[in-house]
Amino acid sequence: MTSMLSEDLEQIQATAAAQIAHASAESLEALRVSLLGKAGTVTLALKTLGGLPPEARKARGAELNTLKDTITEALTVRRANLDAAALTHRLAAERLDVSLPARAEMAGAIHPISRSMEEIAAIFGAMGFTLKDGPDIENEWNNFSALNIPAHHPARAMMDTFYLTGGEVLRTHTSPVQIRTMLAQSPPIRILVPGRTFRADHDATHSPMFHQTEGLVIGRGITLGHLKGCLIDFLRAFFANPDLPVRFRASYFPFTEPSMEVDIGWNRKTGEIGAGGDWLEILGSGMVHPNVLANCGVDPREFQGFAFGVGVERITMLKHGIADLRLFYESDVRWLRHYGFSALAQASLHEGF
Ligand code: 2NM
Repeated sequence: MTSMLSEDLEQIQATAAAQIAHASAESLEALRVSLLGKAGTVTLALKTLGGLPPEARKARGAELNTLKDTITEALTVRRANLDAAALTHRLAAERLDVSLPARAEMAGAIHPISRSMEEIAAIFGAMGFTLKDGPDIENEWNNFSALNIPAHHPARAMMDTFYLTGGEVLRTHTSPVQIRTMLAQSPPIRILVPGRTFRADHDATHSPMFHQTEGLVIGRGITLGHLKGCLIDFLRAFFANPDLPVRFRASYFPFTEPSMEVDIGWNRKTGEIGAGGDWLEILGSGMVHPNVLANCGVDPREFQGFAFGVGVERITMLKHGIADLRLFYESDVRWLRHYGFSALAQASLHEGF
């Protein structure tokens, strides 16, 4: 391409080639303007064409076009090389070592409600329970009828339950997941069900959305003794006190018979858990009612089982001295930094809670 140029153009091209080859990313555009811009060397040379006789004009015009193309190509190549070098440099300079440990000051925190549910899962997991979940929106049969809760029961009233326009409800407990599980699989069943639950209730000690963890064990020859052993072990592990006093007190739920409230020992005056002569109600439990088993296709003459339910907010407040339920839902990062847990230290039973 270059061999056909006249001497003056050869000179322009040689100079341009040298300048382009050494141009920096910043100076390359100015160089392009000085060569090919309105007042550029090549442009000015093209403007002299009009003064030439036709034959000379044609030859000179072809040469100038060749020169222009050559310079344009050289500029393009230099720009590409500079871009590639810049990218290589950035890739090296900004390299991330993904194996580095996270920086603690940038870590978020696990919400105390989540932490409690993880601890509960770890404790029951060690006893062989499997985690289950289900939808927040349920049908009335799963949430009430299957659980032996009669049509006129106050739990079904509008002031207790959120009804949706299609007749569904926001589940008032996680028990519908136990119903679904019994319908879907046959015994033995040993499941733990943590999740969100909803009641049309809002004051200093009640939130319309709260958390429960329920459990269900179904098998041959399951007794109240299994229930007691399980729940005593759970409470002593959760409150990190191997001598925690635990009391079972007769109660009533439609879905269990017999039913028992479970209390732990505490000191009403000091708030200390595990000491003092007072009792604090912590969870509900019982042997699954034969009607509930039958509703779910489980033969109550062949299988028995126990179930329990614990309110996560309440035991979390007790364990960590959190005074106000509403703080759980305010998403105040200062509060979360104080009460939250490290995401890098998983709840693990062997370390103790
Ligand atoms: C509680 C207390 C007692 C319970 C019963 C069932 C089911 F599905 F088996 F019938 N699930 N959960 C139960 C029993 C829940 O919460 C305070």
